[in-house]
Amino acid sequence: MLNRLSRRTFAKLFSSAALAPSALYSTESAAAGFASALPAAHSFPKGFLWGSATAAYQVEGAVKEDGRGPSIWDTFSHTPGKTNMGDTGDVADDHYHLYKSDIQLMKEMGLKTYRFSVSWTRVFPSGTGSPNPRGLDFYNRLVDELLANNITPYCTLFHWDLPQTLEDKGGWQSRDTSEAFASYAGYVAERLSDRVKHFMTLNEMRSFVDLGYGRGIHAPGLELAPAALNQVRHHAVLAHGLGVQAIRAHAKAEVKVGLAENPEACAPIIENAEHIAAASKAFREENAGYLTVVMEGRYTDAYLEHHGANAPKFTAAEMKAIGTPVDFVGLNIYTATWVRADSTPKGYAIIPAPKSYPHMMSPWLTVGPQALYWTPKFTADLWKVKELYITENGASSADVMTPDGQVYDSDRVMYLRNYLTQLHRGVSEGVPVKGYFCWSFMDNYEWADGYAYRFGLHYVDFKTQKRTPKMSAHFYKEVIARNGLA
Ligand code: PNW
Repeated sequence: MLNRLSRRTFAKLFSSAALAPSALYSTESAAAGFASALPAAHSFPKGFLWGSATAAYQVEGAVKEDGRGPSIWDTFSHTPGKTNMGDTGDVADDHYHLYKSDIQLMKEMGLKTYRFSVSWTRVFPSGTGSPNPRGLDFYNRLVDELLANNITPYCTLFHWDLPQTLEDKGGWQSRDTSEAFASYAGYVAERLSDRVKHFMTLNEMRSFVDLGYGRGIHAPGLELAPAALNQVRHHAVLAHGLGVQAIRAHAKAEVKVGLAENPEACAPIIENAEHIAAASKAFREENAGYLTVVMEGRYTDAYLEHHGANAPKFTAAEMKAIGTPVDFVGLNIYTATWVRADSTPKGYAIIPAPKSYPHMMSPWLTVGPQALYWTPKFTADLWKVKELYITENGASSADVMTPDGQVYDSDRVMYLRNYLTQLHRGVSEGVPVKGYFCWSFMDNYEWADGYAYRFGLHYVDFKTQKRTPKMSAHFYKEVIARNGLA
């Protein structure tokens, strides 16, 4: 009875206009002594880069404007039955036209940095050949506007929108695509490097290759046999390595080059020496075709043995290119893969995701905050990496706008709070994570899942293009303002 009464009293309290979320969580109220009364028990090092991320095809829209050529995502999303509700990125967030007001919202939130991707077919409409200056101009305007607002641009060169013309010539099954990527990356670096100091080559090789060429659920929708799939993986890591070299060769000023990969985030189910060693081994082996080969410049013996006759064909020169040292590693981390020690020669076993374990709206997105501790730690320890970023972390929710015009995404707030606490754990132990990019700045085109799966800190009404900061945006603004969490 008492319980019920107090719950009702609380409900009444929190529905009052005086305690609307904007008043509760704005920095003005912090200045008035409300939030600042809570110390940031988990504070981050001075200068920690708080950011947010998006990708070209997911936010830009304007797919036919200023000479942009078609990519495999235009083709795939327009093929009946391939995406949820037939959704396409034709309009998306119309960020191509709204970037200035979007940057004002970034500023409002206190973002120190913003990670965007360049659409290859805006710059080279058919992948290679003559560049289209109007395409690159958009990124000139975007970068200038970010810098004018004190937001540091982090630029990804490839976030899955492969030129359709290149796909028609074999796409990632052809080694020529790796070379074409490097030329394109060098060209963009040459033009943006006077203002952009951090470039990432490819975003999530593991996702776009496995989902697009293995399982056929992302563009270009292929289900290749094992040997062909391993060759695609090889061409992706080769593109990365050649891209790093091309960016350095063409940059007009000193830049840092890395990638944004989503390794299988192996974490020990029990944190003792035995299980931690098993998880570290699993992390290296489970990512042998992507992050590990990039960091080591060779395929692990276990990888080559496992794939046998289906292993990729490669030359020594290619392996050298793939292993070109990077300046930083970007990690996209959403979920954990739980690992236990095992008495087999392999030494580890992966625990299948339990059915009742909490997950976010995307069924693959099981909740595992410890991934944000173990993945950067294993990456730094295994390969002596000195500069790491969390280039993506976030959650999909069934967000609803309530009649008061707010989105109370408490699930996303809890998700972020728990993950950031684990990130803090690593950073405070000296794991060299220099920044964190929340995925995503706003709801956007979630690939084959379309617009129903919302990852944004800002809610987007796709009919009007109105952006509304969700409760998680207020939460994140507070994290940035106090450079930490309570
Ligand atoms: C990443 N999975 O994609 C991408 O980099 C983003 O473009 C995307 O919007 C974001 O994460 C959220 O999904 C993934 O099925 C897509 O495991 C699918 C998976 C993982 C990452």
